Amino acid sequence: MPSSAEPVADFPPIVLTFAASDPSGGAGLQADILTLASMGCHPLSVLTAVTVQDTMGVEGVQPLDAEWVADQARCLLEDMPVDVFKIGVLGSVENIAAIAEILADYPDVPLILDPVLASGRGDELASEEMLHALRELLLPRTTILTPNSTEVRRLAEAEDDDEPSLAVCAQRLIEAGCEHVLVTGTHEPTPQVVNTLYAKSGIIRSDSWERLPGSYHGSGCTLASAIAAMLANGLDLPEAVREAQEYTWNALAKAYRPGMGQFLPDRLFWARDEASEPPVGDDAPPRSTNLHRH
Ligand code: PXL
Repeated sequence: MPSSAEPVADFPPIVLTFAASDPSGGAGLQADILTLASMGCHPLSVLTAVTVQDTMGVEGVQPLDAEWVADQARCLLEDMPVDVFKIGVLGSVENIAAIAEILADYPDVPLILDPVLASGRGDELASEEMLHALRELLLPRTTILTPNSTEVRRLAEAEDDDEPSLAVCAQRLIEAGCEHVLVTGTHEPTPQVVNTLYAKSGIIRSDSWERLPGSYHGSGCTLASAIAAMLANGLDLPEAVREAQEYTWNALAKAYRPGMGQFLPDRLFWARDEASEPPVGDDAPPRSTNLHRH
């Protein structure tokens, strides 16, 4: 019999997310926790900032002291084996530096970096100084960066006069040190949403999805967390990216609108689907029984 102080050998893969709280449950830390748990992982959550917001907009952001951010992470990392790191809203330049220092001690753990610069409704969530620190300190440590097309242009310092393609922007970021870039195409004027995964060698995969009609809060957090979960579950990166898109598309297709603003993704859509099996005893991550991939 193991003593109660010994960890039980059999436990889900562990993903540690550094993120800001979104009390609406739509985005941020809460979105990450819901997604990671829904996809069979144990989520560890390190709070970087507190926000005041509802489904209509962000009213305030209060970064946490960087020492508190570092202490939360160090405490967890000394106790539990982390399979994958995920980063969302960082809160301050000091937090970025503190997190980069911690990540340097775990060089073999993959990092998903969702470069949240603004909320879907345009509320700024990162300053120019933070953008600079993110490029310098976090990009070189990133396994996969998940910008939307607006974010990739800003990160690649695409000026109005040179207007580089999304592919060129992605390659600039790969040259700046990250291994892969998944550019999401929701903001592009295409009939379908096209998401493209780039590596140093060029395009690894490109997936097109039926464009959904709503305005969704937390879709990027859901996608990045789903990639983290799929990597933690042992999938290779291109397959993790595909599965995560499928999961996110379904969560958005089943989104609900509990307030007066944006729709919130239903990360537990599969549990509410009458046709789906309960996840208990099933090693595979949950999937919809009725996929709508195009
Ligand atoms: O969806 C990006 C995002 C991430 N994290 C937090 C947010 C938002 C958007 O509003 O508030 C905390």
